[in-house]
Amino acid sequence: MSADKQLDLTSWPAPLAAQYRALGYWQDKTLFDHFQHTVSQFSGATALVCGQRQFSYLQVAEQVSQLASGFQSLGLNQGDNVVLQMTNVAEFYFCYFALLQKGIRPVLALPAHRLSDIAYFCQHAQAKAYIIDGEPAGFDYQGLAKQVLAQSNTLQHIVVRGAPENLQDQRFIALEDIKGQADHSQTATASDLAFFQLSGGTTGTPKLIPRSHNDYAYSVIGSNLICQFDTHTRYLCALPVAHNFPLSSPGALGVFFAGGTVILTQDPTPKSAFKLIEAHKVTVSGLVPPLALLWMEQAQSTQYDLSSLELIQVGGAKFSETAAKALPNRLGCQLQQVFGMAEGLVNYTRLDDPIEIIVSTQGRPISVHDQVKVVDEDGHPVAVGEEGFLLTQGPYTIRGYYQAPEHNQHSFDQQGFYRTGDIVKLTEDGNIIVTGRDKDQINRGGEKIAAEEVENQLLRHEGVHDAALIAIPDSYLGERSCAVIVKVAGVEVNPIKLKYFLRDNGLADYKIPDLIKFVDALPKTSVGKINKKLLREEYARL
Ligand code: OOB
Repeated sequence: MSADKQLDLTSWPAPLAAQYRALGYWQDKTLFDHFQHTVSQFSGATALVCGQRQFSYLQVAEQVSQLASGFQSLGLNQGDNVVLQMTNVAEFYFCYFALLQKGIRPVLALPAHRLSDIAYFCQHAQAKAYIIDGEPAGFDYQGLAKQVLAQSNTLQHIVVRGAPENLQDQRFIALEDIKGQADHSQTATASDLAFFQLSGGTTGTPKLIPRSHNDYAYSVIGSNLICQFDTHTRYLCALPVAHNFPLSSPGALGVFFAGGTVILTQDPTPKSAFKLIEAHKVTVSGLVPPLALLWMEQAQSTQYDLSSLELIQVGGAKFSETAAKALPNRLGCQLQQVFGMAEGLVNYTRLDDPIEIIVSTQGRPISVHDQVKVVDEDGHPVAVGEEGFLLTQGPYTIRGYYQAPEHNQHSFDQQGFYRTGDIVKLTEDGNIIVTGRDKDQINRGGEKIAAEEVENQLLRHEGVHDAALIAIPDSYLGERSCAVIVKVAGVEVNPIKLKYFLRDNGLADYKIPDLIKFVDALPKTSVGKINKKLLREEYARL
């Protein structure tokens, strides 16, 4: 079955699609159309600041149009998939819009992804190209690309920002060298799949999240209205550019739709972020809780002027009420909590909400047409104020993962509602409070780890008989990961060897267990599954 046929199977039912169009949510414009609209209105305004480089909207548009023809000259066409893995550099957006313009669909990998993730994305998406940043000092993405190539039978090009090292291999090509004559023609249409976000995952393999132009554009426009992004917005993008939060909540796309300025940083820590806030009069940024805590700590003693800050958004993981109460004073600006997911639904506390709501809830959905169900184990709605499992459907929440029919059976209910795996309570006024999680995932300061993926990798080691990855509380990250392991008798294993083993097998650093503990046996439930609840209780005080 073709990839597009698959999308049909997982797209919105016709009556809902008709409703979203009638409401004006789906405008049948591509993300590239929205960007072009801003270019036509504010061509001279500064769109992007990346280190010493600044780009006006017109200059970004020029870069995009040259890359659009470049990607086509590589033989990439509408409906092809590629993997895009960039650090926080301007070229991420140039590539993103150029690919979108031509209907070429990027899988938005994060800089922290490693061989095991990237090889899987390439294989699952049948990617024809892998676009990387060849320049960062911290990690050798070109070396990674060589390993990925060796495992892939679809990749034809490695497109490198900066200078390709591997000149003998013609598949490596510089991004700069593919640029052609400006090409403004568009081959994408708004109902098409635009690109892939990645799921935090709960299973052995990560899931690809197909986002269409119509649904994503709506989420950005809706977010802009709520967060009041406009031409004056100066957004510091401190989280990885490709993540849904800094990309679309309202993030950089919100800024680009509104005519404001995105300031990029590779280093989100106060030392460099505060300098940029002062230099560029940053008005807003989005942070995960550990970063927000760090900023709050350092703001006390900084010499930099942070007075331009109007709003700090915090999301990706639960922000404690104590920290939430302290943030406005510490950073001298307003707080907004954001509870979102790459699959769709994004909730915000509103700028004019009473402070009690802002500090004690994770907000409410973008749209009144986001339907949320909070249900018990049997799928029956629970009363307001009671804990339950959160399910949702709406104008920008996916109806299925890409080419994952079996997984989709569990992840969506009969009516097509997405099972978020989050445990929440609803307040009388419709705000959501996240109280827990039903999915087998560790949320390490906003970075999501699928327990099963790490367990499977551990089980490949000859000395590991059984393994369970659990979350343990951490005052800074919220959660850390702990692997509880039963050894194979007579085989020498220790935590350091196991960590090296995982890294050598291409597991991303953030997925490597923070702690490894050995036990004689893992506790089991009555049906023979590992009793993780018990393990979490036992290890909670480590
Ligand atoms: C965002 O997206 P993902 O896909 O990395 O992670 C989604 C999951 C949610 O299902 C929830 O478990 C958790 O991350 N989460 C939160 C939260 N925000 C996300 N848990 C508690 N409190 C919060 N405020 O993380 C994401 C996407 C768009 C905007 C913001 C965050």
